[in-house]
Amino acid sequence: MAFVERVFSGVQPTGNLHLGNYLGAIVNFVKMQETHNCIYCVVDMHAITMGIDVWGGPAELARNTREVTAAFIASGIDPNKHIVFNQSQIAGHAELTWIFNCVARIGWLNRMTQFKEKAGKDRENASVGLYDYPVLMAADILLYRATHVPVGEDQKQHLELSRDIAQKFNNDFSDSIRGHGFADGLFFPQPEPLITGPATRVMSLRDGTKKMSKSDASDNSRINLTDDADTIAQKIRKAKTDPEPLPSEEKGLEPRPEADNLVGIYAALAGISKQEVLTQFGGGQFSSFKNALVEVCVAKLAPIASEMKRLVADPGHVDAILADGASRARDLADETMRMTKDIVGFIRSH
Ligand code: AQP
Repeated sequence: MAFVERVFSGVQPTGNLHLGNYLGAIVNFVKMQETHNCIYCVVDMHAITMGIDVWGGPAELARNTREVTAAFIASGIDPNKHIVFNQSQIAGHAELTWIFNCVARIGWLNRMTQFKEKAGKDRENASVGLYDYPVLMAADILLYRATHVPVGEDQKQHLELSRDIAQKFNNDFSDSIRGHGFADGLFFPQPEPLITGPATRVMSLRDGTKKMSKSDASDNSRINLTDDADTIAQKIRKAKTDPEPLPSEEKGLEPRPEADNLVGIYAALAGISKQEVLTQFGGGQFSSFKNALVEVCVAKLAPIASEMKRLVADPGHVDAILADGASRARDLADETMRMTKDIVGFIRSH
């Protein structure tokens, strides 16, 4: 069966939204609006999978949820043409997760590198939710039977798990799926990851081998979407580099993670390829390249930061956007849940 093409993706409201989230994910969310029906979710249920000291407690969660919503809209997502909402408003995310928990295998989850990284050495003390995170993510996507998922490279393994869950569900219930009118036995699509652009993995400004991340203790490791022009300039000027001038060919970036990262960031912000950046700046010193990078970064991020500020100053307006999005998302989610329950054999009142 040909599935209706639909885009779904999410961002966790865990604070410190950064340039990696923007270039790896949000920029592509904006682009996909031109060609697809899109659903963009502030995944607040994912946010609480770490300890409460990490996500900051109820007031912080609500504040961060509105801030991510504001970032979506300030970056160019249209909540009227597409759907923007927060995950916890739709019960189907949790309901479908339970069904998928019974489809996914423990061996599959044991291979997830993000759990290993986030749980660290104290695995016994990690929440069950953190372990189950990828199953909830599969439910997020498949609740809308979404076919395309724009994400950063770090989410690739989770997307593969979503595909495995969709396939196993379709196999386990193939007769029932056929019996409910899906002649080819396919109820859930296998969602395709869209990992595109020159900055699918933006690295820390302090260490080119580490992902730029919200939870890095050093604020200088990342550019936050709310940073002002002076802070952006300071962080870029302090960014780790090496003593060599920039190469003229992309091949020359391979053994130089910090240079590669800054060139990738410039390329993504300016909408050109890394090679085009090197054609312009190759052979030159980092100091002048960094000045140009500050310029392009501030030009792109300053209007987003000021629009975010304006939006979060009116929480009632942001909440109304989320409520409207949730009501439209709920219609789609309820339909999937009704069909899923029938396929599984759960009796429901009509
Ligand atoms: N450094 C990155 N480069 C490119 N894309 C990135 N993404 C995250 N970091 C980078 C993408 O942003 C989207 C939303 O991410 P998330 O909020 O769900 O959580 P995350 O991946 O856990 O983000 P962080 O910043 O890395 O948080 P912590 O510090 O908690 O690990 C996703 O599409 C992600 O790929």
